[in-house]
Amino acid sequence: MKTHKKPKATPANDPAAANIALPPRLVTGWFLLKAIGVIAVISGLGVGGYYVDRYLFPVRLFGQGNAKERVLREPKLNSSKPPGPTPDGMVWIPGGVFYMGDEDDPSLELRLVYVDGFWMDQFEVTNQEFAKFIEATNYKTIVEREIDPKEFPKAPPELLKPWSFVFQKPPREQRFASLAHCQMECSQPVNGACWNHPEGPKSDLKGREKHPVVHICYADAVAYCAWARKRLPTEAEWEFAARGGLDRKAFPWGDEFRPDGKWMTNIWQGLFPYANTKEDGFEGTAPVGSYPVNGYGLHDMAGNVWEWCADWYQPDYSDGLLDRNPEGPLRNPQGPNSGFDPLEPGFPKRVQRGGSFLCAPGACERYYCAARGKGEINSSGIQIGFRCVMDAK
Ligand SMILES: [Ca+2]
Ligand SMILES: [Ca+2]
Repeated sequence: MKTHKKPKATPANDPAAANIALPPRLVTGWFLLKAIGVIAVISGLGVGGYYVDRYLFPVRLFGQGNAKERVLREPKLNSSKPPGPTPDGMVWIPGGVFYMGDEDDPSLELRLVYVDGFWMDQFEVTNQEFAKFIEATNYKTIVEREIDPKEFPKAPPELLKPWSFVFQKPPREQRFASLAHCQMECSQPVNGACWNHPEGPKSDLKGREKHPVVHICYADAVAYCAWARKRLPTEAEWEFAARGGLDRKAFPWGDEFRPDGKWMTNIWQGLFPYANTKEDGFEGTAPVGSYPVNGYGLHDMAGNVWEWCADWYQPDYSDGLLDRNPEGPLRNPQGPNSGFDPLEPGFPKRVQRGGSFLCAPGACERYYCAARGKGEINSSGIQIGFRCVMDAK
């Protein structure tokens, strides 16, 4: 039977069997070829890894960066040690790199941002505190001022007298095109409504000294801050502070809206805008600090009253994403240079944050850390206040 056997090596078919040495030039060439191949593979892996890290998964892969880049390309809080004695009524916000925005909301595209540490008021500014400012300065808030008819020649006479917006529950039969906007639609101009007459001329602040001041326009907040030797927070500072040291959580206290069934914030319960069941204890504003603090010791960063920020409002939130900014996160962003709201182009607005006692689940759900609000700079309402920050000296 025929078998297939490997032919025995002979000097004729195997140089090794014949112990024949290759010429030295051929040995060197073969070695160089292998060395170049190895170097090419290693370089390819390195360059490929660098581009994957930098452009495809810019914030999740850290292996290719140096130590400095790693620090800048992931959330990292600064040291929590305050730089000096704590000013009265304020808490230290350490600053650092954090994720601003909300990965589930395309209009709030997630981005890494860095803010320096700063002091922040523990509470929204109260009626009692604002009264001291008025007493010391005789300041007249924007909504208390007469309106120049030359500026608004077509305005009805009652809107030339001082007024501000006051929310009024509509009759049950009234229907709204959009629940998201019905907080605004239900807010009516009321002559004489202002910080010390929140519902109109016949109302006062008795028993509401520790409630947040409302009917505050942007310039009023800025004037108070200047008097108190403080300033308004930037939008990035406000969101950093609201998060209380947590990373990408929905609320200042975490992801669960009511941990152990507990109300953590003053918002609206019941069928909005017709009925408020006050399950959280309050239909209107609540005294500041009625709900638990967040991780930085701040109260009411969600709900109670909206809070003015320093930044102009523009709807585009996507500038400064890390993949367009390979040097690292935005540092201390100050917002755009001017305000523009495509829904009301002639009315420049500034950012407001945190939502208010009028925010209701399923309607105006803007009591999330990342949620944005906006306000025309010369108008206000019964749900709009502020708090201040101070730079570290
Ligand atoms: Ca409430
Ligand atoms: Ca608030």
